[in-house]
Amino acid sequence: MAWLYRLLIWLGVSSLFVTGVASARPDESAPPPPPPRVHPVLVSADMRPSLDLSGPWHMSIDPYRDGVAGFHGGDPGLSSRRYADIDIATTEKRDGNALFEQDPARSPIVTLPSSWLTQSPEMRHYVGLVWYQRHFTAHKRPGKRVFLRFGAANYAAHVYLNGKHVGEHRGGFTPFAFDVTKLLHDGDNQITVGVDSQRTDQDIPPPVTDWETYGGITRAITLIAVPDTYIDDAWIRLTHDGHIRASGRLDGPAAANMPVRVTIAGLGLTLDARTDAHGDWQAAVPAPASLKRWSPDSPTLYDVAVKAGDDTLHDRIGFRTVSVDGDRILLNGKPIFLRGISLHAEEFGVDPSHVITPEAARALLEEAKYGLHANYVRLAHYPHPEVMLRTADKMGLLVWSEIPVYWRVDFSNPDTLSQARQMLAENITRDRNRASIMLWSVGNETPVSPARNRFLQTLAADAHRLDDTRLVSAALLSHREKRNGVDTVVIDDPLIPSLDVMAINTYNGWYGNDSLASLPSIAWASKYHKPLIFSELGAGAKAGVHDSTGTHKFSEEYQAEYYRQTLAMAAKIPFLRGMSPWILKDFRSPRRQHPVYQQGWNRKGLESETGVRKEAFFVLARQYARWAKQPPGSPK
Ligand code: GCB
Repeated sequence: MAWLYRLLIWLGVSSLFVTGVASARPDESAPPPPPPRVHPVLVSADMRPSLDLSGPWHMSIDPYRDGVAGFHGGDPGLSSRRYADIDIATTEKRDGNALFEQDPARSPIVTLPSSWLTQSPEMRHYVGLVWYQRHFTAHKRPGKRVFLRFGAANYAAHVYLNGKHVGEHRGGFTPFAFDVTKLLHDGDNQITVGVDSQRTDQDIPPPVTDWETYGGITRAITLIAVPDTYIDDAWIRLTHDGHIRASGRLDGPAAANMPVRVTIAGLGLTLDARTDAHGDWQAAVPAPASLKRWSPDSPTLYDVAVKAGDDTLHDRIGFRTVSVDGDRILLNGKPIFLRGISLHAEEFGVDPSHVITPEAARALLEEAKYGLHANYVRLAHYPHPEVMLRTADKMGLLVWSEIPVYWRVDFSNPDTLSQARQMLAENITRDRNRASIMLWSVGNETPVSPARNRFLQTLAADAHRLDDTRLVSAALLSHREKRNGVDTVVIDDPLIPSLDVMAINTYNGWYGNDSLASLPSIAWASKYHKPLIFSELGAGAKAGVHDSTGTHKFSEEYQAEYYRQTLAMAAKIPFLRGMSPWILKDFRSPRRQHPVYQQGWNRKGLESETGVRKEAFFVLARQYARWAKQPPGSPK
């Protein structure tokens, strides 16, 4: 789709897509609907003590979804219920007449979290339903509530505990949790999860993307016990008026009118609050002069403790402000140029499984920070696991975070909008305490139409309302025209008034017919006085393929030259405030099947999938080293 759109742009017919937009602007006087409420949030869940259910699980495929419904509809027959709390082997022994057509307890064992694509060669391209099952021991404790939490399951999850339905979740990249206090047994428990990776045209993202979407349970599964009344949400941040503000919500029978205390020991600060009738609380104090603001050069984090009743929550939080001033981006009040790189949540290696351990996160982010001299990463194209954000917080990398509103979304479908809003709310409530995140992005390369504009405007409004301390952006499309005889890329997406930062993915010189030498003479224009980021730019190369003439695509030389010329173009754009070239390393993409160069990988990485640096890596690293000393646009 993206290539088709780019081709049309190049042919000069992009106006087809834009026709009628101006007259179709939504009614701006109508108040935007409030964002959906996420419940439970279980904020900072990764910092709470928990029972980790990672490890061996049984796995049973169910391509015809027999375990979800009978062949005439309705409930599945007893012989097909993967989640039933029955010892099938014993039942069969006892009763020769018993009929079962599955038995997870005797099915193959795999290790979770990980995507099933790498669990056996037959599963490489499996899209559909898979059941996972295991047993674990838990002890019931009076006065405690127990949540079963999933870091993410891609795409839809059906969860059962001890044969009983617990809940469902749609959306492959955000966390969800269920209160299982009543269903939990004291002693042995059986958990079964059906994960369905089949997405429809109404889902986010829709079925066609340019990355491997990795079906399965790819993030931690934990059992978290909290007091009956517990701190469900706590957001502690530095606001633009120079205060440290804390707000959140208690959940449980004693949530109303309860004192809450936030302590930041390193600053000698205590914030006291009392909840209202709903359990909501807030407090603020002027930031002390001793506060060391978080930045990429000095990523200071403070221990923060939140206490309410019997519950105490710990976190490590950095404090900084991000804002825009005209077409500049400010970090802690000072202009910053974002030297970035894009990343998928895909670990280095010959057969990645979309499992980001702390070591895998470090390996990726260290290449960005210390290899490329980056101060910023675009975590594409969906919310990355918490460990990526924690690592960015610690290492000092600013982050663009996004939800997968990508390409051909069903923008006029209210259910699709609800899913996207839910995802955005889950992402923001999970991550609002991460100093590294500076930008929420609500869409990637979505063709302009009245329905799309309304959809993304709603998401942008949600992002602003859920978090008034960060910037909102989207990777937009642009079009080409001649202005005074000069080839000009015009940025005039009608979504821009709803955004703080404009972002464009540019591939001139890779897609389309521009010669590399012509790139620096392309001009960029926008009637909007806002900062611009190149959210992508890139060209493919297979590591080790060389062409001394530099004229052939997929050679390292072509990619390197593409970078030289595109950087020369970028340096001339006065309102360009950063970039996140596409992409740090080659990543799996089922739509890339050139047998010589791609073999199922998108080759736009500056490194191969195993981390071999290509020539273009060094071109960008050298430029970033220069920009680190002398950012573009700064006084000489
Ligand atoms: C894009 C997409 C990204 C693709 C990339 C490409 O614009 O946002 O997901 O992988 O182009 O390689 O074409």
